[in-house]
Amino acid sequence: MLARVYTLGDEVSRARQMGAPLVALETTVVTHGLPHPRNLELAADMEATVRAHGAVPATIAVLDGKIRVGMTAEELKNLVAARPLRKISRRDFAPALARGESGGTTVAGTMIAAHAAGIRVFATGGIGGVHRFPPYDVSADLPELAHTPVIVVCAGAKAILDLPATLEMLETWGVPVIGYQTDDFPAFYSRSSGLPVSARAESPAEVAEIARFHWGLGLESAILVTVPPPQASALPADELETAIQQALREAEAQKIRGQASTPFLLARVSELTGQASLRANLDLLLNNARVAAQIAVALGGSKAKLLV
Ligand code: PSU
Ligand code: MN
Repeated sequence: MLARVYTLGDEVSRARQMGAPLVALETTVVTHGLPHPRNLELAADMEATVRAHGAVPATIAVLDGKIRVGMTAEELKNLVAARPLRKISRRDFAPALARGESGGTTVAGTMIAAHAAGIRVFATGGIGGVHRFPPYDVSADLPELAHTPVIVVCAGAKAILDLPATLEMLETWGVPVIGYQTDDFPAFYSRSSGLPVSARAESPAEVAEIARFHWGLGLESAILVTVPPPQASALPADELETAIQQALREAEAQKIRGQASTPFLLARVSELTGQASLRANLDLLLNNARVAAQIAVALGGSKAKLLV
């Protein structure tokens, strides 16, 4: 069954055979998070960054009813052109596979596929979390982090969310939140949310050591590594908050809900900040790809259990 639904790219296959360090990359950011053609450029740039730091990229998506782990540039082009183009989280795999459809995998979706393929490190921009206002909306990323043992490298949770509530849920579910060279939980576009992380690590080696202990104890959650966005393009939190509040008001007035909510809010914040938030988003994605590759190298080549 698994062999029928998963397709591994050649480079990923070879890396698995050799036990080389791998870094998973998500594709909801490509299909729903960024404007065309920056989305495809970004996907290529993230892969190049992972390679430049000694690891092999495994970009993950669902294309024509198959879960792809490792994609060619051609496949990525076909992905963004596919219609319908789904956003694929845990609940969305089976319907998409059954119908032969395509979509970008969210943080939750990418974690599932990465873990099945024995990949232990994953780079993204910002995780989903608890949304700020009613109606009730909590991202499937949070329960996935509770149950799937992958190191997720991010710049915190997206700033449009209720960050204190998101951190509380991560605590409830026992997910270590490791500040990378910081004591503060970053706020995606901003370097600090003013909220504390649960532990701090100074280096890729230290993150790898924490992961070995966590999983060695038999704990099965993810480890969230939060990296502040690069200084050069990070935005002051207060400046950003005005744009976020306006985007949230517009979403409410237009009754934008469910899966459409996060893509709408990110796009509106980008417009309202004159693309400054888009620049920050692109920079932090590349920065996270770098840190993830360094962690994958530090974690070493010992092969994880392979389900695929
Ligand atoms: N990070 C970005 N842009 C994005 C996302 C993350 O820089 O678009 C995506 C991730 O794939 C994440 C998803 O899993 O947004 C969260 O969506 P929701 O809030 O509907 O769960
Ligand atoms: Mn949601």
